[in-house]
Amino acid sequence: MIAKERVKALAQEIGFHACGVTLPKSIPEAEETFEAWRKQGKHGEMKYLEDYQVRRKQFWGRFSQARSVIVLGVNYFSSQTVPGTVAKKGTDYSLSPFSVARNVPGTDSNLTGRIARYAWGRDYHQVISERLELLKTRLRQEVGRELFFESAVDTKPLLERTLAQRAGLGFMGKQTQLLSLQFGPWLFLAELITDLELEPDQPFQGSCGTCRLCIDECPTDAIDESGTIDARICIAYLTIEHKGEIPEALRPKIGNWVFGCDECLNVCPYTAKQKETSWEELKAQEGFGPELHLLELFEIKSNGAYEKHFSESPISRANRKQLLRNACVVLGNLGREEATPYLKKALEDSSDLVREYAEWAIKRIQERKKGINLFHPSSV
Ligand code: B12
Repeated sequence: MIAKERVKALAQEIGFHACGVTLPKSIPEAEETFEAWRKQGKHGEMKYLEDYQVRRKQFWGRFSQARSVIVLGVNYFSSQTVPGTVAKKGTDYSLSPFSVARNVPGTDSNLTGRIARYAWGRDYHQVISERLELLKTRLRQEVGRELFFESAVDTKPLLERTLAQRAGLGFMGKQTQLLSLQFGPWLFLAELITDLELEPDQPFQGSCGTCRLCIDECPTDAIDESGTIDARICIAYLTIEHKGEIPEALRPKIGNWVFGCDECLNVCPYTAKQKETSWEELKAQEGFGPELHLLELFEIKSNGAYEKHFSESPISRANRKQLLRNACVVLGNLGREEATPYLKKALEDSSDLVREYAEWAIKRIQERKKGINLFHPSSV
């Protein structure tokens, strides 16, 4: 036997920032929310979520020996400042280029796109899995017998935020992230399902109250009043998970996000709880950091070269043509003419999608120029 407090102390020694325990059982209210969301098609093209309900049942069914779920949180906040501004709701980017990018004529140094903070460092799936292995070893040593473990980081058919709320790590914010009183929304979640009998923690009770900053500030209005997301119009989904066309009306709203989006996390008052992560692997210098130089991306000519370039980064979740599509959208939104020669070269890219978006971006830059002449005559 091992006491829950000892498990938590070991998790902390290994570097986890939060740890709680809950029971390995289904959570009907959350599952109903999930199914209703999926039936409305709000998961978009994320096929892996379509049979989630069935896979989740099979998942728990395979582990009849499971007695507890140890839920772990990893603070991934890294404080490097992000140049450039964000896609502000209500701004018409076709008319106001300076709200998106600093305009330094004659240099391409700020032809960059923003990366969501979760992807600044090394791929968290790999990094967290390594520490979960350490925790398993320490627990086995401590208990002195073989133990059953099944670990999960993001990819297993589990409702990770609901499990974390049950295990006392925080509460579900209106932007649908688990909010921790210690770390705000900047926690990755992971689980160890085990046959250890541990006393469950009390679920965390909390709410956003009347705050609705995330709902109001989401550039695409993706957050529902009832606290779910319409993934089909969420910038994180569009730039990471979505493989094909981005509806034209949404492209300007993407602003300068080239991979993921943090708008609803950045505006959250709980962001004030942020602390620098103690995990070096998750810091900006271990990966691509807060922004990508967009023109350089066009130098990556093959899928193989792309996969190699991003192999250690969460950015590898998107493929080459998706990321180049996103780069074209951002370049169109930035409206800087220095990008046009690069975009013209991209008109010969091997991917139809990239060629199409390069064409769109070239047109948009031209339109933007007309817009500047019309509305900002002093700025040309
Ligand atoms: C699919 C997915 C996405 C999709 C859909 C997002 C979403 N909100 O569902 C997309 C691609 C858009 C996405 C984006 C992001 N994601 Co994501 N994503 C997931 C994934 C794989 C599944 C989420 C899921 O089940 N969605 C289904 C819908 C129905 O969930 P929901 O609307 O929030 O409703 C749930 C809860 O709110 C709750 N609930 C709602 N109402 C009620 C009512 C009651 C009574 C109860 C009890 C519960 C309850 O139950 C529902 C089911 O869990 C999880 C990993 C996992 N396996 O859990 C990571 C995860 C949620 N993502 C994560 C992260 C970090 C992000 C991003 C911040 C990355 C980025 N910067 O680009 C953004 C944030 C965008 C946002 N505001 O959600 C983290 C969140 C960590 C945290 N602190 O919460 C997770 C947990 C991954 C991880 N292991 O760390 N993601």
